[in-house]
Amino acid sequence: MAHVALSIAGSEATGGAGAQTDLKTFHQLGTFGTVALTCIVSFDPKNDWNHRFVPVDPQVIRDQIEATTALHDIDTVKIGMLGSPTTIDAVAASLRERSFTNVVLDPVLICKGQEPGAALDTDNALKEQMLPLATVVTPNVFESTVLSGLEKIETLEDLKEAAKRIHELHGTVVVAKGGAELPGEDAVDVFYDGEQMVELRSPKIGEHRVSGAGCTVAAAITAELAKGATPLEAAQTAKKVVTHSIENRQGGHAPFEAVYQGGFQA
Ligand code: PXL
Repeated sequence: MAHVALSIAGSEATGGAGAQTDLKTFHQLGTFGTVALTCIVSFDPKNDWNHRFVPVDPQVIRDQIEATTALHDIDTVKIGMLGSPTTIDAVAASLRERSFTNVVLDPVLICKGQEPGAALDTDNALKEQMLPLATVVTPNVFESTVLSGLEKIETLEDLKEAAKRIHELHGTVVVAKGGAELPGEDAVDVFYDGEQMVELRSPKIGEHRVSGAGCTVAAAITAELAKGATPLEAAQTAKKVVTHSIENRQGGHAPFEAVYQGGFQA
């Protein structure tokens, strides 16, 4: 029987991010994927592809987590977009009622199209309620800045310092995603677990960020942990998966492209 992984995440209808990306990544890595949906995002093609956001009723989120965890043995869960303090309360309460071995938190702070100020209460709820439940956290450069309290992250050394601080503050394994954002030939992420600081490198592909890359990294880590990998092994495989998924990206009628995990072979 396949190992089961649960994604608690939002739907991004066009298939480029969120729960859709998580399921594809889980499947490509040979895990049985399940989802508890937290919100529904519909890009608006009439308004510069901005996000239209609808939260799922908190009780319905809790019901989905109840159903998946009652039917399956699940010890590994990924948390993606939550989007509101009410949703964070509901998910945190459901997580506290159960004991998961691995809780991979992708700390989606703000999405494109959201005003940073408008999301402040959500960011605070995420820090206060979700981080203490996480065993692995996968911030991008912006999220690493916010979570570490550093003023700015402009170099690989800054990113390593941020990873250390996040670990010291929150006790989690940290996979900080520099991706294509830091200067240099390579897209570099860093793994830090309090003992080992490991650079995860691959040559940069193109100039533009690709939608769903962050979700893919966290989902691949989740799938590998569900199969019994160590956090470092999981992060190393995730780097390979995201690199493949960016090479294999899918275009359409929007000015951005999205990752595609199809065809990845471990
Ligand atoms: O990539 C972050 C993200 C996560 N989850 C959902 C999203 C997005 C960005 O668009 O829509 C549902």
